[in-house]
Amino acid sequence: MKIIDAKVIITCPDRNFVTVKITTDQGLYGIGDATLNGRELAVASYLQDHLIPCLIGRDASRIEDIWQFFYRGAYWRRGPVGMTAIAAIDVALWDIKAKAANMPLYQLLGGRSRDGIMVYGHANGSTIAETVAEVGRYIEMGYKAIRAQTGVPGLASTYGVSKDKMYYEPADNDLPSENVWSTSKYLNSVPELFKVLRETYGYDHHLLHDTHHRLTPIEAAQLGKSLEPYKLFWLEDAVPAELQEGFRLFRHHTTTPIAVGEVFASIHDCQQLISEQLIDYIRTTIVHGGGITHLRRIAHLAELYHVRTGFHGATDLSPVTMGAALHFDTWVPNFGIQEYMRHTDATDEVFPHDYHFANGYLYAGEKPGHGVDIDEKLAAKYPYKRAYLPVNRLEDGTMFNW
Ligand code: CS2
Ligand code: MG
Repeated sequence: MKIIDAKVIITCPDRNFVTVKITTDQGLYGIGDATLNGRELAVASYLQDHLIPCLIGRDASRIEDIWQFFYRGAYWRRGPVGMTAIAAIDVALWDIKAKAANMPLYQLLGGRSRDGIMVYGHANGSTIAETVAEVGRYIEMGYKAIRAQTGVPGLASTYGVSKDKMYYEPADNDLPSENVWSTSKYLNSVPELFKVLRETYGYDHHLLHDTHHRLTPIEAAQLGKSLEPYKLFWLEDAVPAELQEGFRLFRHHTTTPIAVGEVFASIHDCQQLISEQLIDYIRTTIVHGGGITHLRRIAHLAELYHVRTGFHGATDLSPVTMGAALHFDTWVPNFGIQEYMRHTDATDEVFPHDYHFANGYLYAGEKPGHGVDIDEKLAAKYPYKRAYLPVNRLEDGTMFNW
């Protein structure tokens, strides 16, 4: 089965998405997500100018060999741009292989390990009272797991608190907007949020929180300890993870479960975190972690060390990633949870899909492949619109992590 065409489709229905579409000489095609929020055109060029010329004429069934060719053949390896480009091709080839076998992708991976995929939604508010009410709304919608993020008194903005209640799009400007951050103000306010949430709703629902890379290990230890009475499902991205051994200090001081990895691009970013059991959930997902072929390696390593998957699933990952992730989640033995930030109606129209939400779970469809398509005509109606993620400064102006 020969690859005769491969193209990059850039579209912006409410936000930018980059998609790869690979077509074979047998008339089958597959698509993969290549979206890297704030750096979309870098991945589009990596694909268009460097990978696609080497793809035409290859055998589409040789997924592993193509992955190895693009990974080892690049010489410069492991960065988020290159791994996102490789991931998009990988997912498109798995989509083709499943279509050729006339089976849903999860069957090709090893069959069902579960029916529904437990997801978590994002409740947020500018005050604790508003956030508590939002969590109640998600409970009414049937969610078993809810991430809660609230405004920090004294700060004009903070991560995860959006103007729109249902959708959260952090890439908010043609050039990076500047936010101001205070760790002490944040640490003083978060425990109160979860105290009120548990007093209001009890312990029947999983609660999660994302610190978004803003603490040192000892500050994360302090926060983890202060949250222990409220039994979080996980505390996410508490510490930037370039220094994997830095998690030893954090891990040593608290039993609050730890999740990290949405910004990782390969197994090498998390190998120590997993093998030293410094984390409980690995968040690295298919679109930024080298595709299904590489994520299987990460999931198998994690399984050896009691670490479960907790795929990133924000709005800036397209429905193609959600579709592929749900098939992976349906198979993977050490599944933990799947993030589910809803896409807008305009996005869902550009990317028709057969997965659906019911009572706190997402369900992958039964169509051959990953079950997501792209309406190219509609996609063409939404031209690329440059948008950057914000940056963060401390109150004294020091550049910090967003
Ligand atoms: C966040 C993301 O969903 C999450 O856990 O960390 O919203 C993240 O900020 C965006 O994906 C960045 O583009
Ligand atoms: Mg996050």
